[in-house]
Amino acid sequence: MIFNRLAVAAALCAAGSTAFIAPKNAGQVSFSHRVSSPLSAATLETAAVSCGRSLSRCPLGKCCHSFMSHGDTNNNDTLEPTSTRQTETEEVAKPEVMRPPIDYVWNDVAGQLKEAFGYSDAEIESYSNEVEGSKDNLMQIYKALQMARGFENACNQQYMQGKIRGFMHLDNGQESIPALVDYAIKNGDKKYSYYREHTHAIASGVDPGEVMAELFMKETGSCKGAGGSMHIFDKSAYFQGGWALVSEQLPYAGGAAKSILLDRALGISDDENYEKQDVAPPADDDRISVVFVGEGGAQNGRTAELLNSAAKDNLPLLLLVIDNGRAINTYTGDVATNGDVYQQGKHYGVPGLKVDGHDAADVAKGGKAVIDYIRSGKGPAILQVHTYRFNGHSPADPEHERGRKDEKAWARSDQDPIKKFEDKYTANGVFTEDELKAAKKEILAEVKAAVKFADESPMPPVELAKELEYPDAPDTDYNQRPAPTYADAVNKRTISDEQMATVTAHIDALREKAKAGDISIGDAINLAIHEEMLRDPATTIHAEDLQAGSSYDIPKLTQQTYGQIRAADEIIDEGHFIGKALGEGMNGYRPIVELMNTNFGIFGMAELSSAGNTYATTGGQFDMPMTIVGAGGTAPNQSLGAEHSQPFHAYVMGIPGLKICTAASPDAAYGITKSMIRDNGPCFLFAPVKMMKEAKGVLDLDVCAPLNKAALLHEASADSVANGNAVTVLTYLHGVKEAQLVTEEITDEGFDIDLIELRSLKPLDMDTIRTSLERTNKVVILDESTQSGGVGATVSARINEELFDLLDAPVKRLCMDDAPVPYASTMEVGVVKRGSDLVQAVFEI
Ligand SMILES: Cc1ncc(C[n+]2csc(CCOP(=O)(O)OP(=O)(O)O)c2C)c(N)n1
Repeated sequence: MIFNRLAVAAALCAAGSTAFIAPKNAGQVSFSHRVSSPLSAATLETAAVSCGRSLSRCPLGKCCHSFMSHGDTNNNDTLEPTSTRQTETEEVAKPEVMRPPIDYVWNDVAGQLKEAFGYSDAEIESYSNEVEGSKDNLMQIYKALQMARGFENACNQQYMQGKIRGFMHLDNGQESIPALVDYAIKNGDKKYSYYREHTHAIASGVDPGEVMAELFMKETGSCKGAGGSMHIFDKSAYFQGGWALVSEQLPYAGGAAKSILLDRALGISDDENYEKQDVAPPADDDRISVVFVGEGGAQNGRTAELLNSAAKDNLPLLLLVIDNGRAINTYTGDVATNGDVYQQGKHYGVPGLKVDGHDAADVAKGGKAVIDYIRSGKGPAILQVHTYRFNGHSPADPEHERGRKDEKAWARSDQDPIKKFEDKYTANGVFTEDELKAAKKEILAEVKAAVKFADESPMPPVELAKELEYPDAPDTDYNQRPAPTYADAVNKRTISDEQMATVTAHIDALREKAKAGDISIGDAINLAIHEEMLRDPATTIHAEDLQAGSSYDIPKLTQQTYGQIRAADEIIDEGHFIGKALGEGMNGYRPIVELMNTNFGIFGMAELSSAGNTYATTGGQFDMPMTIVGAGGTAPNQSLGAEHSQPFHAYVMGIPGLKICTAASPDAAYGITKSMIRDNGPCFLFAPVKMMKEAKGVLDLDVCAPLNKAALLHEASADSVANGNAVTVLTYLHGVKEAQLVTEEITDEGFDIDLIELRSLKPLDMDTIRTSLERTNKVVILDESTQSGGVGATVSARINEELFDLLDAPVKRLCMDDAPVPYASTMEVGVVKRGSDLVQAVFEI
């Protein structure tokens, strides 16, 4: 007896069996399908009949759905109840495809809209009528489908001709998604896509010529040729990527969604230059943030974090899951148990809808209903679109996807959303074939024009790369930056008199301490943050344990003053909240991220590196104001253990676009924090973990410090220079204290040092180093990082490359061993260099 999979599923469903497991070879192309079941073939057939409906037509029946989830995403070629595996086998028919279609009809979608989203029958009907009853809307969908297909086909041709290079991911077969975007997503909505985003960009209103020119690496491209296929951005269309690390875009979209709430709460909005102005968003502001993710990418933990954050803050956010069942060569079901991502929101109270990408009209109807749910302020939602991708992952990737050839061939003939649309709407007489042909012709002419535009455009000049390094030049004087004109007005309407009185008293007390020379590094940063948050209400702050002031009082009193919307307590994943800060930074806000200990930023490496890349990758369209601040470096004799003593400042040195400073005194910390908050790029301030509360000093109040200058803390005497007994000492973080503690010991012996604090690790202040070396001709680096890949290694290399003629001796590095910092103080001295090592080195050199 022959069964098909659906009948088997229905049978098992009717028999109440839902416990299936994915066999080891799930997903492999095996045309010898077996079923192991305690049920006889006859029972199965009977059960299928008694279930009364084909699985693909089952609207929301739980057991059917649970099977669909397994059968679909795990691609179980063998269906085995756990308990009876390998007890009884029967040959079943070869399925036509490995990944079965879902073949939803509108009723399947309507049922979900009713159950999960609370829509009434009448409302659901109106969503249907809006599409089915409007020739214009249907034509809009059709043209969007054709544009997506035509554009990607042109890309493929141009790639084969060598005009497009690198990684390029095509979207053929998944055109229902750009059609939905074209139909239901508005210009002001924030759009965050991934590397397979050409069609999403165009459907969002990005000019196809500019997208094609970007792929052709031309200056007229959407990002001036700096981004490429995987990095399409367009400020005017609010198309905000184009991100190439799978799933990284998820928290960014969360931050963008939060920026919509911030606009509303503060009563500010974008002017025609996308700068914030003192004009509240309109009363009917219904913007949302949309994040596109593959079903493979959706398995990343960022999804859970985003759902949590979106639910907690009731963010206007759509998680749009493009479920083609494949992640490069891998069947997602082979690696993931929850292929039905649309159900993942249940834990957070976030509803989800699954639609069949084969039917573009149904995707548009169902998708619009979900989008309107979010627009109405009810909160975030998930839309999962079941699709087939007609091409391989990327032409640059090997085409050894298991079973893909067969699946692609089948899907092209059986699951093509364009064919389905044409068949359906010519058969029911809505369109004539000629009407559709004319529309297609019009679109293909647009695509042709896009290729011509790209082809004829110039390449970007070589200098552009350097120009795009930082949005603000390294020598920017931040004291000259005007404050937003709306600051007082916004403060007045968002901070109560009582809150203002409290924070003013707090600020006054800190300023008194500062004048008395009694302020700590932590308090100095806290003071700078309050002054800047009052000066510019677009400044926000994110931290763990924020309400309590985190570990060193850096965010103290921020939430109590500016509210949760601007001062957010965060879950314990630095990647999540650095990512949200990035999304805010792209949308006119100036986020500060406080890291209790900068080592925890290790969790945010992806987000940090993308923050560094953004300005350049977007061709200078998007500034990325973001200040990351925290305690770091070593803490000799404090036994913090290895993981709290890592040189994270060295880990991030290679991130382009990131300005990195250190501050070993309250004054430096204060002035640098103020400047970083005003800078339009990402900046990272490291303060010495052991000195956060201990170091006290006077502040140069109201003054912003440069972000590209080292500080000469002690100058070697003229005598020592004349006698050749002067040495330049370069150090930072706790090394500053170590050096200061031994300076007298060094001078007592007739030697002296130019003690230079490297306050800017990147860019490095080579001028100050040069001036000192012109006097001393010798240099020791007391380094707070490891021998391999450390800051000292970079500084030493640059001195050798640029100032070699000034050296009388090789550069001497005193760096941490390439070993984890041990807990026991007896061992720690062997790994972390201190003042005594410096004394020795000065004498030796
Ligand atoms: C962090 C990261 N890891 C791995 C990759 C390589 N990679 C690119 S796409 C991809 C599969 C993603 O599949 P899915 O999310 O389902 O999206 P699809 O490509 O099918 O649209 C992988 C592993 C990457 N770009 N980023």
